[in-house]
Formats: sequence, structure tokens, C-alpha cells
Amino acid sequence: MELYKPGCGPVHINIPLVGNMNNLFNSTEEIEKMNQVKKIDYISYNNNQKWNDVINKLLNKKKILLIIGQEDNLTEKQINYIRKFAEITKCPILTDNLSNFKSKYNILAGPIIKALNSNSINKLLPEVVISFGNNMQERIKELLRGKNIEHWYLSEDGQLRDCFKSLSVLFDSTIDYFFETFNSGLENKYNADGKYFDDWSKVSNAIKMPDMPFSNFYVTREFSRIIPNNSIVHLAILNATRQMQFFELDESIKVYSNVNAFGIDGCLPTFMGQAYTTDDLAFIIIGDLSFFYGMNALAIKHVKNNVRVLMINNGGGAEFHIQPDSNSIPTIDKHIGAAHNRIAKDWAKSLGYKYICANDMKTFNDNIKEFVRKDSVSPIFFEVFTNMKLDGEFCLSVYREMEKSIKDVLEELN
Ligand SMILES: Cc1ncc(C[n+]2csc(CCOP(=O)(O)OP(=O)(O)O)c2C)c(N)n1
Repeated sequence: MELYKPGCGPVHINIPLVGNMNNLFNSTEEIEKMNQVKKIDYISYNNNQKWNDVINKLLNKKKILLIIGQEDNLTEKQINYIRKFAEITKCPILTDNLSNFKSKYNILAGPIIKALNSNSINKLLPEVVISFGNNMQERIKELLRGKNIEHWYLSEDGQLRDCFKSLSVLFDSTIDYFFETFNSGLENKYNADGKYFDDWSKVSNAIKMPDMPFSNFYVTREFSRIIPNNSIVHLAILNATRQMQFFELDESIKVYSNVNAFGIDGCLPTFMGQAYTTDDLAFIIIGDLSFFYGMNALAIKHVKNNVRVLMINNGGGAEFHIQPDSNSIPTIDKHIGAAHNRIAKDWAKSLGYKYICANDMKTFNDNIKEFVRKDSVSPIFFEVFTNMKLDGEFCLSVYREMEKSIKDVLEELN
């Protein structure tokens, strides 16, 4: 593959000669295993035959699943190409808010990939997954790994990323070229009955979330319902990012998160820079540990009145209470969850932020309207106090409830 790419190589081949491999040449079984070479096709521009082959192949596939990872810069033209591909094939498009892409074939990935497990996914398995974009939620990788599917990966930089361990074709191409070529090859030829999309929709629509106590999940849900159009939203990070994917945001809202590194450091500084580049409202939803990591960034000289910081202060890392057995580790808060009782109030106020806070549903609902006001004469800092243990445990119970809620509809699928 490297020899086909522009620049042609070099290629480095590792042949281990020591260690376990010493026995290799005496064992027929091992040699047979080694001979099972997995072929990944490489397709780039100027190879019409190969493009025709894959188009013909797709014409015979009924179950195509398109997955879009993190994308924050799709052009209008690209969006239209992708929508057209979905119109032609009626394929479900698995996205989350970080895909920053909407179409009538979207399936919101967050809830459904949490509700499915490695058995129930078998009812919805694609014949071929087409994917592009940056990091996608790790759960979909877990669900699709080890399954008998083909994965066609559209890689704008030509790099190979085999996230489902089933890569069969690497497309080294722009998004525009890929979809334009497929659309013209499939249009008026692909026979779409839409059943596969309907199956995904049925399961997705059956998902129910339990009633929510006052928690980080509740705060995220209520906030998602009130974010003004055209805002930017930065999610920082594991819980905020994960939980926001359960709620559909308006198409005009741009959503960001550092999901490649998942570092809790640097989120606030990154956001402050982003907020400076827009005059629309700029929100960050951030955990306390992540906030205190980068708190000095709150003081940058260029802060504008569009900045809105929603800090969920649950006194440590709720992340570590999502694990089913976290209660069995008595020192979890001390050594892992970094429990504390610090608050951000005086720091935010001293810098000229308007400070508001909440510690229950009533105070939260009273203050959230103020928080999303566009005409504030200062940036606003909203500190919401929740309970770390409850936040983590409730999150886990949401997943369990969702798993139960799709059982009946899964059984009815054929
Ligand atoms: C730089 C860095 N250090 C450690 C971690 C491991 N880590 C993941 S989540 C987390 C806790 C985050 O706590 P907080 O920001 O308060 O959010 P919460 O879990 O309470 O929602 C930690 C320490 C990380 N992702 N990045």
C-alpha cells in the first residue's frame, strides 16, 4: 500500500528472528497462521477500474452503515454530497454532536451504542461500514470489533486507521471526490428499500432514559435544551462529552471537544481561545478537576462578554464512580478521584465574571436563563454543585435502563 501512495515508500518490513518466533519454522500450524495474510485494498484517484469495482460491490449490499467521526469543518458542498449518498442508499448515518452533521438519515450514536451490547448489535450488523472523520466514540469500536463486516475507510490524509479491525478498503481521497464518485455510480442503479435504516430507527426510538435526579446528567440535559442557536459549545471532557451525546443539538450549534487526547488539562485554555474568535455565545461545560487544571486561562486579557463557563463542581472525578465496582475501592476518592471541597467563586468574581451558582433543580432552573442571555455586559460563570458519587452511579444506571428499554424491539427485528 505504501508503494502506491504518492512518494512511493520507503517500506520497512520487520522480520523477527529471535524470541518466540524461533520455533516458528518448526511448526506447520504457526506457518499456516502466518500465511493468512489480510488484504487491504488501496484506492486513490486515477484508478477508474477500482472505483467501478467498489461501486458495483456496493450495489449488491443491503446493509450499509455510514459512520461520521469528529468533523468541524464540513463544507456546504460536502454536506450535500453526503446527504445525497444517504438519499440514494437510505443508509443509516451514525453521528454524534461532534460530527457537526445533520440529515434525515442520522441516528444519534450516543444512546444507541450504549444501549446495545456485543450480542444485541448482531441484529443491526452492517455488511459494510463506511467511515470518515476523526475520533469516534470508543463504544462503537468495541461493538463492531471482531464481527464479520467489511470496513471501508475514507482517509483524507491517506493514513491507515483500522479501528474496527476489519479494514478491507482504504480510500485515499477527499470527501468530495469519494461521495461525488459513489453518488454518480449509484444513482438510479442502487435499489434501496430503507429497511436497514428503519431497523436502526426503531431501536433508536425505543430508547428510554430514566427520570433524572439532580446530577451532572440532569444539568447537561437541561442545558442542551436551552443553548441558543449559532453558539459554540466546548465539552470538557469525559463526562461532559459523553453525556451531551445523548441529546440532539440544533444544526447551527458547533460542538467541539478534545476527544483525541481526552486530557482534562488544557480544555479551558483551548476554549478561551476559541471564544475569542467568535462574537456568538461561546459555552464550555467543564468538570471541576478539568477546570482547576487550566483555571489561569480564565484571566486572559482578551476575554469577551460572550464567554459562558458552566462548571459542574462535584468535588472530584465522577468518572471513577461510573465503574460498577468503584464502591469496592475504599481509597478511590483519595488516590484516584482526587476529592476536594474547593470552589471557583472568588477566582471568577475577582476577574470580573458575573458569578451565579446552583445546588438543586430549583436554583439551577432559575439561573440557567440568566446564563444563556446574549446581552450580558460581562462574561458569566455558572458554578453548579452536584455530588460526585451520585453523578457516577446515576450515569451507570442510565446505561442499564437504556439497555433494558430496547429489548422488545430488538426481539421483533428480523
Ligand atoms: C491530563 C489528564 N490527567 C488525568 C486524566 C484521567 N482522568 C480522566 S477523567 C478524570 C476526572 C475528571 O474530573 P472532572 O473534570 O471533575 O469531571 P467529572 O469526572 O467529575 O465529570 C481524570 C483525572 C486525564 N484524562 N487527563
